[in-house]
Amino acid sequence: MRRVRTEICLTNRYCVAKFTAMLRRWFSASLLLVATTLLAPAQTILVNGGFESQPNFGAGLSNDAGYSALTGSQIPGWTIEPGHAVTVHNPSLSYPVITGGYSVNLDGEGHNAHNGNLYQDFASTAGATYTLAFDWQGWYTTPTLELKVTVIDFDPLTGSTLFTGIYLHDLAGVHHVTTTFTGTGNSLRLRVEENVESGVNDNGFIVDNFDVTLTAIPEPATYPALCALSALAVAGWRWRRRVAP
Ligand SMILES: [Ca+2]
Ligand SMILES: [Ca+2]
Repeated sequence: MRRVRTEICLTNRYCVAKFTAMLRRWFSASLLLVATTLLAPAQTILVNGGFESQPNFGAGLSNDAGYSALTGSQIPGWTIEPGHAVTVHNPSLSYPVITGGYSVNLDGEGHNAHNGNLYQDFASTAGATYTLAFDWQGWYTTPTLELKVTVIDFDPLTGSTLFTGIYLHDLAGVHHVTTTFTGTGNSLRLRVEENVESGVNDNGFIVDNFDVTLTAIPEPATYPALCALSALAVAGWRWRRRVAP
């Protein structure tokens, strides 16, 4: 009896139209799901990329009301390289700040004859595209200085430098840099440094607003679901053609 009903339905225009509409809705829903995944808002990766979290301001190697020379892990999210210091400004004494309440001055006050090299490590997904953005500006006239920003994979077998940006000092105001790189599946390091170090209190570069974002990619489980729905839609289209008068 059930088979008879099915056969009747297969030859019934109303049933065919209804089933086709259902397939169309499923297919549209699957496409919407994938599109939503692909176009999801960018995901911020870095911690404290704008240096706005400064619980140790005033507790550095040297300080006044407008700056603090911090070391080690005193800037949340970041690691200041051993033997180096990083100068953090606030705007209270008119030391330059690019955005918000704090920015970094890469001179590190010339502590230990070094400048303010610092880095942050983050996980990456193999094959995913990442966008790196940041702002910098020159302060004092130090024309031989360069700012160097890199993204490095330290894997001993497959590691490489994924991005290198070198910016010659100028006094032309704030520069906004945006670039992309591809994830490797390994931990990556964003490193910010003077190139080459002056080793003195040069007040050369102010940096701020470091941001790494991931352009979301579809979850692997989405692909089989999409393929299944696509196959179903094609089968429905063929079936409709077969039973059409
Ligand atoms: Ca800031
Ligand atoms: Ca300084």
